[in-house]
Amino acid sequence: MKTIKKQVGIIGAGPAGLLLAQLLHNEGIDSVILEAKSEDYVIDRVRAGVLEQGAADTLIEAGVGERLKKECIPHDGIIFRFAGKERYVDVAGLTEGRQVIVYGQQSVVRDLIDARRSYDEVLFETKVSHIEDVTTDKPKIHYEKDGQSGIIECDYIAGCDGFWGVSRATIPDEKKRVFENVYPYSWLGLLAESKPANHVVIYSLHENGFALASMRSEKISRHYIQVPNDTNAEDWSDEALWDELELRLKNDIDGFELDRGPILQKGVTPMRSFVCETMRYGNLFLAGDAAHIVPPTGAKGLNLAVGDVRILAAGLADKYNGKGTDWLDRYSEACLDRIWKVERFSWWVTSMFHRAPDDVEFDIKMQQASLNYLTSSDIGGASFAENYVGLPYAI
Ligand code: RFL
Ligand code: PHB
Repeated sequence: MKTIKKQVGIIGAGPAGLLLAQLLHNEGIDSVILEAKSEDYVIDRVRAGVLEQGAADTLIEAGVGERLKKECIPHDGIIFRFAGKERYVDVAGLTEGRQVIVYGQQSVVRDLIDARRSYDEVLFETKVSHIEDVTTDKPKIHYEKDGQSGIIECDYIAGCDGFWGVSRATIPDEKKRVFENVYPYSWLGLLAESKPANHVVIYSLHENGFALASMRSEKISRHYIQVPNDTNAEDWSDEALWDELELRLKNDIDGFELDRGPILQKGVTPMRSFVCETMRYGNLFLAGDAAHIVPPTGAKGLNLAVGDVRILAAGLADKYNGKGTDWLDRYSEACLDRIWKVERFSWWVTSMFHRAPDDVEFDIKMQQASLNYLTSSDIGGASFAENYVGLPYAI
């Protein structure tokens, strides 16, 4: 059986695993990423679009921001529509000039893979079956590639394998606690070759449910509508989807029309809030969606992954540079402090914009009043804006 020795073994080539590998490489630490899917699959997966300024700065400082700097679309604010009103939240004005950046997760992942290419450090189509000995100083990752089994022997394992991965399951039940909320609705998203609805993102609260208009470039739109949990994307014809998006986004605002170009991709995303406490077990560290999930309203999932791997990379760098294990020992606590604040924000924004099946008229009035307050008070608006652009990192 083939055995590879590395300082750090990383499971998963999503944003968490790929950025961690880049940060470790910059510190002279040797790692390998094992990814179950093919390179094309990982790059083609359409997901996040909005980066916090701190996440974009992290990518630039890590040396993978050249294309981002050229192609990203900075947003100073966001539009909220509700109860026949359109309100612009001046996010930059409320946060001393901070912004969010539209740059697709597909582009982030491609830039990070390109940076790893010459080092042969990402093994695609390599599925991890299990992990062992994580409470010893010689943890092992068992994998299968091309029908052959192999082992990675390393000092540390980073479990960056998303919500459905094997890493979190390695932590015995009595050593962890999980907290979860599954929402009674999902998002149906489309990617289309069409002009964006506006120069910034629009969130709309409509009696039929939430709608969101976003973008990937000046020619590519990314839009979503709230749908029931058991929805099949193929049951929505393109025309019906455009009609419903336009109805909900228009929200009684005069003269609003969507540019209806060819739809390139459609998909349904369930909505979940989830946190695993602890994020460390022995020499196994969980990062990104492997440890926590937020509903996509608020655009935080990838951004949270960046916060985790910043701490993990700094902790591993300290350890290998003889500066002790203080950050590694505090990893779980330091990550969870920020994660719970972001969980609260994502749950709050989700609750303000979605229609739950058991909502009564009073609930809708409360949603409208919440939006009216935060879009008419600088103090209310500042709380949204501070979270939207991204809370400070621990390190
Ligand atoms: P990922 O991206 O899921 O990557 C995990 C990787 O691990 C691999 N894997 C394995 N590999 C080897 N062996 C095994 N046994 C394995 N098991 C799993 C998987 O194949 C995969 O490649 O997790 P990571 O790196 O933690 O990144 C998390 C982000 O992808 C996620 O949080 C965001 O996409 C969430 N998200 C958004 N986040 C934002 O910050 N801003 C946004 O605007 C935003 N919008 C979104 C979103 C997520 C969405 N969906 C579809 C869930 C919009 C949507 C619709
Ligand atoms: C996106 O552009 O995909 C997007 C924008 C805002 C969100 C979630 C996703 O809250």
